[in-house]
Amino acid sequence: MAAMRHRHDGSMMKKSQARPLTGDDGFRDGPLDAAQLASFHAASHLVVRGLFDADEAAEIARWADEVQAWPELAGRYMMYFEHTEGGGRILNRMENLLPWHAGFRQLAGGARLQGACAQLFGEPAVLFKDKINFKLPGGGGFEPHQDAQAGWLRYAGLHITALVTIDPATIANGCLEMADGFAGTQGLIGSEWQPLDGGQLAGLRWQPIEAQPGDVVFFDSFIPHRSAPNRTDAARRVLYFTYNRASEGDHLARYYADKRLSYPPDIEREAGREYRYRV
Ligand SMILES: O=C(O)CCC(=O)C(=O)O
Repeated sequence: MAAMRHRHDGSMMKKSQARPLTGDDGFRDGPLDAAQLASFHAASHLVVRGLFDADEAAEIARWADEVQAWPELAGRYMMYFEHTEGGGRILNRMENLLPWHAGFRQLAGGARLQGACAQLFGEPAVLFKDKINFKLPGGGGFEPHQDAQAGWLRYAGLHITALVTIDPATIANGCLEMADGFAGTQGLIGSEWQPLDGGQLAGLRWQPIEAQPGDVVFFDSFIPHRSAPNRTDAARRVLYFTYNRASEGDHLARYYADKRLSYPPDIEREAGREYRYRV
């Protein structure tokens, strides 16, 4: 009889040949080798192709389909919408999914992501935030910024994000673009809450990172990055799990409590108050 395993929703699915998405994922410490660690430290980012195989990537995409169909509810996962040039209201982003989705929760705690970030920090890592950027057809891009500019330094000095590609990410649909040549500079080059401008970015080249489902990009909270709008007719969904050093504390609950006050999801907003996305 084929081996079966429980899906997050309690149903059963045929076990693929893939390593499990949960637990230690079969890696004792983490998936990265010495060359990959050196590459990350030299470039502030690292692309790992096929960290999740096709079956695993398909399961992650199914989870994204599920949460995308969830209703807007106050006090739960956080859904943010945007308006397209044509005037449509489309899902931009969901955050704080893990209390509500066992699959994503186990994925975030597995060796391939949390373990890899621990390898990159050189010490245990703790989850700081989780997010899916949907970038649906017509969805907007992101101005150049360092993630640390979004007030993250009041929680920890350094964060590392694991970007898991859900849908193919291409130049046409607004894949992430990293600042080449920024290596090892762990400091702000701009002001908090303001996108970087030309002068601050002088000398950097933008490197588009096209990626396939299952590819993972690790990057630190100081490397400038940006992305273009999605001008295609298919979604470009990307999952982001961000970690900090465990020795700097577990800030996830406080981060989301603060964010619900300063930049609440659409369903929790006060009528008449203006809310503006900054970085
Ligand atoms: O998903 C993207 O295209 C870029 C996202 C990004 O830079 C961010 O959410 O800070």
